[in-house]
Amino acid sequence: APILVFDSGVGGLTVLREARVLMPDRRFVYVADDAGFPYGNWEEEALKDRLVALFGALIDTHAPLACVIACNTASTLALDVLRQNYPSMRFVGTVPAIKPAAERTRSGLVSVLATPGTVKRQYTQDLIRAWGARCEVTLHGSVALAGLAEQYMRGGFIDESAVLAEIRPCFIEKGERRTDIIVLACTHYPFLANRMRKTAPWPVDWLDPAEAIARQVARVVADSGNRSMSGDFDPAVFTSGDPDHATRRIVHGFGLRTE
Ligand code: DGN
Repeated sequence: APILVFDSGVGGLTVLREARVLMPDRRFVYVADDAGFPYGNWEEEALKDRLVALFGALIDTHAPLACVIACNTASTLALDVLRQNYPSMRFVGTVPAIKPAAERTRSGLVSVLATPGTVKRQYTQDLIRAWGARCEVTLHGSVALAGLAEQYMRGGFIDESAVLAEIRPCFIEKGERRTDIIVLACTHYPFLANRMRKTAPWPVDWLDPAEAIARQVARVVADSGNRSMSGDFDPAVFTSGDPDHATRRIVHGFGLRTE
């Protein structure tokens, strides 16, 4: 049985690439809800219903060992309801890495960069309440950044000033203190990490939780057999959108060339 990795688009590939490194003898299925992209602007109840229905079909079709919701916007909304609806399935979610940021910051100023959906979730507020006592957390919801990452993965040109405009609100100065950690709380963003570093007003740590999530997935499936003998399978890819597009993007996502 495969491990199913899910996102609204290409963002979950940042998690899949770490998971493949860690578990070369596992089979992966990647599912992109391209027709629903971007999740950041969805009305909450409608998105919940869509995710419950989608996972019903995905679990029936693929009978996965575990489902990785490699999307903060979906995880912070629907992890609980998915677990309630499919109690025998193991779900691994992706939620803003506020705890490690709070533990690591030296200036005490941490920013969380995410979609507008993730920023307004109760789940995110609860994480800040739990860990924010050690630091001041600034939340910034970017409308455009996940779309820019999609564009970049399709080989499009990304204007650096557009990236700077999206990250600028994360850089806070208070007297001598400056933001020193920015949490990448949308799985699309690590694809733009080089652009972000280049345009950043000052150097910060960009916290990408992909590797930690992959380790969590490995722990969750550790007791399940069914490893492949040959190893290093190419993941199967499914999309709710245009299949040609998705395939091209996935190939880009693994750093391979299409032409
Ligand atoms: N990749 C998703 C996330 O981590 O929140 C969301 C991207 C989107 O749908 N806007």
